Amino acid sequence: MSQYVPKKTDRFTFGLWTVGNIGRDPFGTAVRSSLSAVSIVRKLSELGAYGVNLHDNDLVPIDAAPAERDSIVSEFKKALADYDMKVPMATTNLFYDPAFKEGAFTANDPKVRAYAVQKTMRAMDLGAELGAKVYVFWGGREGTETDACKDPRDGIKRYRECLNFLAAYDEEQGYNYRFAIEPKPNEPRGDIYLPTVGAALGFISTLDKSDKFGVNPEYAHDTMAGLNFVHAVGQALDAGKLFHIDLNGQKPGRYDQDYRFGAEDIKANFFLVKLLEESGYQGSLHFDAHAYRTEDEEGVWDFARGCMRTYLLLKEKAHQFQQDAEIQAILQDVHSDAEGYAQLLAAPTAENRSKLNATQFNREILGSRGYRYERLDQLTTELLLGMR
Ligand code: GLT
Ligand code: MN
Ligand code: MN
Repeated sequence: MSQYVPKKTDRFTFGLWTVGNIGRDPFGTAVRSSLSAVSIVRKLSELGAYGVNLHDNDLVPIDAAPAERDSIVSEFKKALADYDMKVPMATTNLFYDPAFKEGAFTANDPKVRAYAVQKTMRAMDLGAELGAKVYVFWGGREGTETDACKDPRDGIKRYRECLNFLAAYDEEQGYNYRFAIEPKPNEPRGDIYLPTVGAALGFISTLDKSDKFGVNPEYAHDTMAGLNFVHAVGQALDAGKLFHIDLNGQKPGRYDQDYRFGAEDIKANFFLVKLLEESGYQGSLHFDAHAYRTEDEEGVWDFARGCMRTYLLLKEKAHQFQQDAEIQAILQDVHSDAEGYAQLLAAPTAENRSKLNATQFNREILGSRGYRYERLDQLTTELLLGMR
């Protein structure tokens, strides 16, 4: 049905590194050949994506001479214009090169940290040239295998210094990026600093220009640790800090699988889409995922189509959930504030404090109530299974 065909206004984006993934893993080599950045832009545009995001080295090789860099970038810009594609987000590859094996912004060697900051300044220049407005920091190498090597307070302090440095550079250049920190608990490092959305939010409040910083949560990163991603995104939204989001599929307790969006735990994905849609989130809907290693190029495009179509299907289901009278009746009942306590708690005035102090509660009545959540969850399941 045409309502599930992606349009530019849906704000779907993919990384060059996602559809461009050639299927290497720690146990096996590439299984498909790499696609050029220009062909990725063309195909994603045909499929209805809004844009494509990149690391500096997804586009420009780390050892490219300036002239080579310029010709690659101008060819890429032409493709963006030809196929009406945007680059809403850019980032730096601070994890692939052996120089970063001990960390980038948190490395013990100050020269490595300085190189990481310089590489990021240049990648910010590139992103700005391509029109990016969001700049992501995923600290994949910012961690340890053994804490004998550094005091975690030093790791965090260095991270802060580097981000403060880069925020000053942003201001000087007039780029006006929104910086988004992407938390992850582990992989590729044994343990990564800023493992959760909450940790990142706490850290942001210690930065010089904290208003410029938000988060880029990824479904797989919380889910692999057994955490509830919907709650993490809710907290980021509440803080006004959801600057970007990485959508994908993941089983708990595994390595970072980065499956197609919706490939796992359709109910969790439904609650996520419902939350994003109801919150009025206006940022990119970015798929940070890749096709199964079994796939050839056709499978890669099946994967990309699948991510977008599942999002749109779940968006429609979220709409149905809001329209479902039986579901809404249960919700209305459990939220009802007939006696005005919600209002009372929202205003901590002297009058309300003494009113509350004087109130007699009947614990037995409160404790004997049934909430009908079994029914609510079954109705949700049936809705998702197409039975409502
Ligand atoms: C890498 C990682 C992702 C990050 C990307 C941005 S790179 O694929 O697994 O989670 O979002 O650096
Ligand atoms: Mn991931
Ligand atoms: Mn990611």
